[in-house]
Amino acid sequence: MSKSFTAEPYDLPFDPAQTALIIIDMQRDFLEPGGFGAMLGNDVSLLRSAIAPCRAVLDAARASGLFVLHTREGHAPDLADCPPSKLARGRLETGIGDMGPMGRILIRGEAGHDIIPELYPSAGEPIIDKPGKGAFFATDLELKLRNKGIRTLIVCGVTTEVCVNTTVREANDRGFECLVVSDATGSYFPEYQRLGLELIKAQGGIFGWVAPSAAVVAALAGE
Ligand code: TIU
Repeated sequence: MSKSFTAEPYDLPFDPAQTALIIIDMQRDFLEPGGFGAMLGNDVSLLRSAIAPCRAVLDAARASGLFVLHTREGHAPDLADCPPSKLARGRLETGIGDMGPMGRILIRGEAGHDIIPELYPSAGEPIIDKPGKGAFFATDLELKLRNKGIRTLIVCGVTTEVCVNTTVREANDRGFECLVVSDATGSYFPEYQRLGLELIKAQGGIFGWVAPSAAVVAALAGE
């Protein structure tokens, strides 16, 4: 029996055995006060609406036996994997590698770099540590997906116009079909949230598909 997601710009057929859920950067550094998102001058509370829909999709994916992966943006403690251009960007008073209330900002092993407790990975779910915005750049994500025979990606996380969009574009060019879960993504800017989703599904799904979490959960449950 073939399944499909009710989505825009049109329904997306999928095979659960070839479908993975990837949750992008739901880290304390982006979602809690005192982290990288806040240091960039953003109101982090705007992202928190994505948590419950992410959780619903995560629960449904786990119940359906989907391959689940999580990503974190961050750098090694010696910053050897952080381009000087990224370190300098924004002329921040407190930036990447500096000490903040949740430890050194965007540094692996620090409290702020880790995934929020509400969406913490289960044993066996890979965590992709990425130095860039896209989850494919300088990681083994593509290898892990190909080894499992994955063709379709359900994409949740933050932020819609930055790491979610970059990852979806990288995935699309590699031949993966991406379904972005609208309410399980978030932006510090409401206008970019709307446009970030429009950019995915415009021109007949130029980068992928968009659907709300309720539609994704229903399709996974076979409704
Ligand atoms: N600043 C911003 O909107 N996002 C990032 O820097 N990283 C992610 O999107 N994860």
